[in-house]
Amino acid sequence: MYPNSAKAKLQAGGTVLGTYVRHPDTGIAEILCYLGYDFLMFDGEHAPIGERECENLARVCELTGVTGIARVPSNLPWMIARTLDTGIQGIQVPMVNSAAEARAAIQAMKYAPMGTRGLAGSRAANYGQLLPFTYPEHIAKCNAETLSVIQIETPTAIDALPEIIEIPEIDVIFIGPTDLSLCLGHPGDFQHPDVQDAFRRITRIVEKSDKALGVLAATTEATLEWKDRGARYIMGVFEALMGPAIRSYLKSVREH
Ligand code: 3PY
Ligand code: MG
Repeated sequence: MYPNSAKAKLQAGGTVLGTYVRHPDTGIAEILCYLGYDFLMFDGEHAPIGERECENLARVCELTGVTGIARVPSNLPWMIARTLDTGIQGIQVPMVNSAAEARAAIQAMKYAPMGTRGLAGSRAANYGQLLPFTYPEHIAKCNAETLSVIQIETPTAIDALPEIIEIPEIDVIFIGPTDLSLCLGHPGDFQHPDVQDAFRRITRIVEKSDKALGVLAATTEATLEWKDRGARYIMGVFEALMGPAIRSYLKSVREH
């Protein structure tokens, strides 16, 4: 496993900017890496990105030194293990609702003694072919470099957050504003007082901990606002930035 540049930046107190990637396409990922993102989050929850695609997307990230994160479809140990075996450098777990679920996610991401991840000469271990290779060194590297991102996106999860935050191996507590707003009865209305109150509750708990606050922010304004609120793992949506630029270009040229 290669050094995780986004994790190093977060550990040094910095902020990392990434984007959702919903396309299982290495060319798109390559362009996004060249544009300067710190991380790409390949979405297996809401997009057709499985382990096979993840493996090739991980290769693109390795070529450019950008951190590749995979969001697994669900908090299942075998899914997390297979995804990490591709060599991807971080796992984002959706819909974590209790400390027990958060602990299970972390256990699946880490080798013993920190967790229960199964050991093999997978791609993450360079198939055991890049010498010198030893399992203890591979285990130590993976346990240290893998970025763990736990999503908080329901009121139940917020209630459990004071306990979740005590789990040492969690790197990022990530707010999923879309699902959170849905659960609160205001889908997509991030400015609704109930949603804002939920954001504040999470932020207050995370800012007292050693975890980085993570969030989805689609626009430049939202990203700046979250940066001011202390978020340090900010995931954008590249299509949301591309859309207005292309629409404006088409309009200008057609009206010229
Ligand atoms: C949400 O907003 O619900 C998310 O999961 C963000 O990716
Ligand atoms: Mg969500």
